[in-house]
Amino acid sequence: MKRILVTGSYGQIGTELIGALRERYGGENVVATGRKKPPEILKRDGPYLQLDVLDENQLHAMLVDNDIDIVIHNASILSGTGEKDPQLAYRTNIEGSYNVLEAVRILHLDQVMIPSSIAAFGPNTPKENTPNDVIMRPITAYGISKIFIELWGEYYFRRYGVDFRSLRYPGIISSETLPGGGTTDYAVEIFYEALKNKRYTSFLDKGTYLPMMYMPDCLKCTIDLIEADASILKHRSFNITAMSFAPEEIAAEIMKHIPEFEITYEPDFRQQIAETWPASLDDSAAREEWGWKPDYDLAAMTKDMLEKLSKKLGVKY
Ligand code: AKB
Repeated sequence: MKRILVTGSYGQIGTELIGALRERYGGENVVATGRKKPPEILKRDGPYLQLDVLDENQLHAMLVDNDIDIVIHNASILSGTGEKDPQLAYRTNIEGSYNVLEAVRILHLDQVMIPSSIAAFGPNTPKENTPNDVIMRPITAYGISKIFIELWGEYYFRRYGVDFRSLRYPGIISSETLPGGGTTDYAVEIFYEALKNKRYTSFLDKGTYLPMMYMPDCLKCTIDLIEADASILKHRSFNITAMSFAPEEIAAEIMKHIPEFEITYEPDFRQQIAETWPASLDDSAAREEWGWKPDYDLAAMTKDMLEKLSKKLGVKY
C-alpha cells in the first residue's frame, strides 16, 4: 500500500480529501499535515503532523520518517488573499512548491500532485471552452504561482523523471469546510446565506460565468489522476470541470428549493480577478487520457448542498 502525505490538509479540499484517501488506502497510510493545530476531523482515523513546507529540513525528515511514496501538496494561498498579500503568495505557493518538488526529486519519491487552477489562465486566453493547451499568461499573484507550479513540475518530469501531476481546479463547492480567500468562494457562501438569511449579496457581478465543480467530483478526479497509469498520460497538467454558471443562475437554482431567496450584487476587487479567468473549460484531455467524467451538474449539486448544509446548520427550508 502506498503511503501518502498531504499538505494544507485542514483547507477546503484537504479536510475532505483526507477522509476519502483514508477510506481508500487506510488511515495509517495517509499522513495529514498543516501549519496549524488540526481540527478534530483530521485526527480521527490517522496521523496529523504539524509541518511548514517552507522549512526544507523538516519536510525532508517528515517524508523519510514516515516512509512516504506520494505527496499531495495542497497548501496554498488563494486568489483574493494573493492580491492582498502577493509576497505571502510568492513564499507559500512558489517557494513552498519548489521545496516539495525538490524533496520529491532528491528522495526519489513515486509521485507528486500539486493542484493548479483556472487562475493559471489570463486575460489573453480564449474565455469559452478554454482548451487544455493554450496561451496562459496570468496576471494575478496566485495565477502566476500556479503557472510556475505547472511549468516547474513539468520541467522536473522531463529533466529528472519526477512523476508530477496537476489538475486545474475550477471553483470547488463543498459543505464540510469553508474555502478562504478565493474568488469562487461566493458559490459556497451563497448556500449558507440562503439557508440562514434567505438573501445573499454577491461579490461577483451578474453575468460572471466561471467553471465550477462539486466536492465529490473534486475528490473523484484527484484520486483518479493519482491512480492513473503513468504510461497513458500525454499531459501532466489537466483542465477539469463539471459545470459553468453565473451568480444569477446558481441563485435561480436555489430559488427552486427556497422560493423567497433573493440575490443582490456588490462586486468588489475579486470581480477584476474573475474577469481574467475562463468562463468554461474544455476538459477533453482529462476525459480522453484517464476517463474523467463528472457526476454532478448545477441542479444535482444544489439539491445535495442544501440537504447537507441544512442538516449541518440545523435549518429547515
Ligand atoms: C480561487 O478562487 O482562488 C480558487 C481557485 C479557482 O483556484 N478557488
